[in-house]
Amino acid sequence: MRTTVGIIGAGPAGLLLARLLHNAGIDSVVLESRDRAYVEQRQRAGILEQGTVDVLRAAGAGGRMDRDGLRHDGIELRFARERHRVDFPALTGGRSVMVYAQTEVCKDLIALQIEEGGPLLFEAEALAVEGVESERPRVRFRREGREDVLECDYVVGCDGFWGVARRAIPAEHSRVFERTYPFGWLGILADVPPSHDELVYARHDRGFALLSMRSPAVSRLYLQVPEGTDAGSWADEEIWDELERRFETADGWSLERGAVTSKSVTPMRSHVHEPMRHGRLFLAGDAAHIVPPTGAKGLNLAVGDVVTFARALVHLEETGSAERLDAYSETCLRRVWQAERFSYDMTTLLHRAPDAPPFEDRVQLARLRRIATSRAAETDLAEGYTGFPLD
Ligand code: RFL
Ligand code: PHB
Repeated sequence: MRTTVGIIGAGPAGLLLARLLHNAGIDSVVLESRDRAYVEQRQRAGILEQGTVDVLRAAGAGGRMDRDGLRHDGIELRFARERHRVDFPALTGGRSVMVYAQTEVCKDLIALQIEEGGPLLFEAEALAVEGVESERPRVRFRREGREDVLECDYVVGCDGFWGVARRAIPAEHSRVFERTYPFGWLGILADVPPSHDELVYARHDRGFALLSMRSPAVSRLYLQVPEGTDAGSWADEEIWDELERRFETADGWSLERGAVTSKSVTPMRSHVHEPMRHGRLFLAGDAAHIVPPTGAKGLNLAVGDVVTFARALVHLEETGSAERLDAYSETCLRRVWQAERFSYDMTTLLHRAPDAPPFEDRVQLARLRRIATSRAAETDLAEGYTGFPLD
């Protein structure tokens, strides 16, 4: 098998890249280790930045998002039983975000790819990327019990944090920057209308809590839990009780309960692999970097990477200049590090580390009060949340 761009992974990064290349008349093959149903149902992100929304629309993948997505013009910060709303358009010159689940983005892109695009092979597991320093890199993969080879001009590793692409970059050319956090998120989906019409990020002495949503009828909620917590160790009613405590306000706000339909724990980590390119192998999305979910940046970063790659390849085809492709890693990393910083700030602003000295509690509250009372501090948060521009 042979193609121009071999794409490993059919998460948001790989699927959107295939679509962007298709629209530019460049052929690709996508290899995905899991089956279609698994990829379409994996519960993850819920917030699309303005820039991501614009990219999906321009790619012809925004129809259902524009119909079913919920535009949000702000978030609420909750601390010390007080509430503070951050108004995005007022602080950023009109920017907002869209609540539209990653599962739906993937469904839309898969349907388009199958209808109009190149091959998208499910249950095709990449085993290794070879020859990345040559002009003809290859992906060895296994499908239906047989091994095969995909020969490419370029390989893009969109295979997430646990993928194989990154391993093809020799250790002496790699540098990893990493931080783990001593807590995770217990996330639930519940059949109940969200108790607030915008997301609520709550800082509490017992730990962080987040109220989000998937639709006007489905709530998505998260609780900070100790690292290594088993989701099954929390009964549904215990989860609701704890959410209620952490969201409590002085003005009597109340949380509606409903049937819990899914429950899982996500670890929290910051991770950056530099560089994001070696020879003809390019890394995009979670394959290159992870952020803790507090800033809602992961999917949006993945989108930024593949847009940068697609534009650079189109530039090469149109002008013969590899300048943009050569600058891929540097261009992406500038934006990645801004998102890493923002996600780290949001995480340390709102979570309570198990061994945090009381001094840190006071500093957290002072940081939150600063955001609530200084337009400059609030603007910084609103700009970070609604997204950093693509170069
Ligand atoms: P993905 O989505 O992990 O997709 C990688 C794909 O590669 C496949 N794969 C392979 N295929 C072939 N051969 C192999 N050897 C392979 N190895 C792996 C996998 O099966 C998979 O299909 O990476 P991608 O495309 O880079 O997308 C990244 C996003 O999924 C991720 O950053 C976000 O979900 C992070 N995230 C959030 N991001 C946001 O922008 N906004 C949010 O609100 C947000 N909330 C979240 C999140 C992530 C969470 N979890 C579970 C980590 C909330 C949570 C709880
Ligand atoms: C979600 O809805 O899953 C979500 C929203 C905001 C975040 C993280 C996750 O910061």
